[in-house]
Amino acid sequence: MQSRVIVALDVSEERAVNIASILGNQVYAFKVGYPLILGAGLGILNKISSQGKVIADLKIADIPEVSASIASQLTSGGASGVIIHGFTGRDVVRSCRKVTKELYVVAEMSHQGSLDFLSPRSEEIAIMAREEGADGIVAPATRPERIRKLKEVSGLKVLSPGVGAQGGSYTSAVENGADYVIIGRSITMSDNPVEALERIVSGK
Ligand code: BMP
Repeated sequence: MQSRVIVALDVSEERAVNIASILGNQVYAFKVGYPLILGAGLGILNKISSQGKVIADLKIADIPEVSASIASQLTSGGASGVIIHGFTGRDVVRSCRKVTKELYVVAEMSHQGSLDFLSPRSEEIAIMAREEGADGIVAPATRPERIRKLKEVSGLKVLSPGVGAQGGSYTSAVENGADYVIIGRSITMSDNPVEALERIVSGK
């Protein structure tokens, strides 16, 4: 049965292809970012997309024209969804909206440093994401009350990272409104990714 988990494939190409083939029909999507793309090349998007939906996470944060060029290449390379940063502003979100199928905007991050600059403005970023037609936002499972708040102000779907290795809990993320939960190491470093996925989802 498909879960609401998005597996972050921040691993080698060999491991990523292996995990995707094992978990393809049990997870909502695979998140592919710099660690995998820099090692394996852009062709990895197509490879992983043969096993499941791919969300490309380069957290794009450039001027509108360059951001759109990156987002467009990810989409034509096989990504169904693209994650961009929101702090760069409205015109960047608008330019990427035009060239992507599903667009997700980082509103607030899961690590401590998010509190320095990003978190104080994250509600405005989430509202702007909705106004510019994004499909969802990224909000931290390490601060589940922020998932609830950012979902409330934006009305958008929430993708939430920070479960497991970063200390957040799957159950509490979902209870606070996460539509999808992004999980990397707790699954990808496990000797038995299927068992790890089941354990996390069942809240054990
Ligand atoms: P892990 O479960 O191994 O901590 O991985 C989390 C994944 O989610 C990583 O791919 C990371 O880039 C991503 N992520 C995050 O951890 N916090 C955020 O605020 C935004 C993210 O995209």
